[in-house]
Amino acid sequence: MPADPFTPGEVSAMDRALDLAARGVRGANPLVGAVILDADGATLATGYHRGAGTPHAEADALANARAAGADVTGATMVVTLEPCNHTGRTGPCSQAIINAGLGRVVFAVGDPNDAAAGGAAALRAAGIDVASGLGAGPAAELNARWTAATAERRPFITLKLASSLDGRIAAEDGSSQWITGPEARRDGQRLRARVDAILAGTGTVIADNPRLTARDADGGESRRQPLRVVVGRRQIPEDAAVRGSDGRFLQLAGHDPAGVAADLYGRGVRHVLVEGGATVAGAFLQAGLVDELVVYTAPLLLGAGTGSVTGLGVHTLADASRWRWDHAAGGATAMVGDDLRLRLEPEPA
Ligand code: AOF
Ligand code: ZN
Repeated sequence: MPADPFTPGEVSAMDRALDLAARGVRGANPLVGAVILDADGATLATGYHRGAGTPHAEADALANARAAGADVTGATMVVTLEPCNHTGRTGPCSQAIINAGLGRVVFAVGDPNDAAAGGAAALRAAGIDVASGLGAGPAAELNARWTAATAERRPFITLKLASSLDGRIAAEDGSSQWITGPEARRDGQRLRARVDAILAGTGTVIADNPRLTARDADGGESRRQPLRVVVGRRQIPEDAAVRGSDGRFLQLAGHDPAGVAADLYGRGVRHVLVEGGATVAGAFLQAGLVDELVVYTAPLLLGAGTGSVTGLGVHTLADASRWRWDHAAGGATAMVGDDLRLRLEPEPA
């Protein structure tokens, strides 16, 4: 029998790295965790990736080791994703690992992002011992939707819904402001701040005249603004708030979600927040393009009025669009003021 390629210390470190990874925020980047072990298998440092634009898990772990004054020469890094080999929003982790003098890297799964892949080969070329496959099942599971979006070369898509207990986004007379409370609405602003584009249909823009901007805790507009995207053919008013004055506005005629996603990917958008209305939500859901569902449920009943999703094409229970709780990123359920926030991801097909 061949010797087990992984030490018991590496096996438990991978479990720990997977737990750490789940602390990150889903979106344009994968969830990644890392643990650095000394020659005896003791933990020197840990790290994880908090979300797009922040240090990668490997860099975070190396920084934590440095801060703790740990000597990582010859140490082993156990990480849930192949270290990247590119300069994106941050520098290449492969080079950081080589520079730090590590002796061995154990990673779970390869990087499906062509632009970043190649870390394993670069590490080997530098004389570092590299092994992969440990924790591959759970690591692949953790980033299943991100991996699919990356492979399809389309943005990761979050759909936000905010409704009454009986799933309505407006009362019978059309009134809708406000169903959820101020804390939930502010939480939604924070969601906007971490995406590349915010998308709504012409119906919502005409009915509600939303700004679709990311705002800070004090209500002021954040410095970095996502692209504001309106889909549909209807003409929106010349003075619609969504147009803004910063040129970060785009109207795409046509509701075909796959076409919209491809168009936005081509413009560099990697994470889209779909905010409604019900027709747009239904179209993206039916196309199977929603990677994350964030639902704010308010403690009130309307009994009539507009449902949060239309046109799903479900006629019988067996055809229901099924979701499972997403325990990463702050938990599957949370009270936000008087409202309940739910996070879900699609059931695997
Ligand atoms: C992460 N976190 O811990 C690792 C990643 O735009 P960047 O520079 O953040 O690069 C993102 C890519 O880097 C990502 O798509 C993936 O291929 C690779 N590795 N990414 O966000 C991490 N290790
Ligand atoms: Zn990296």
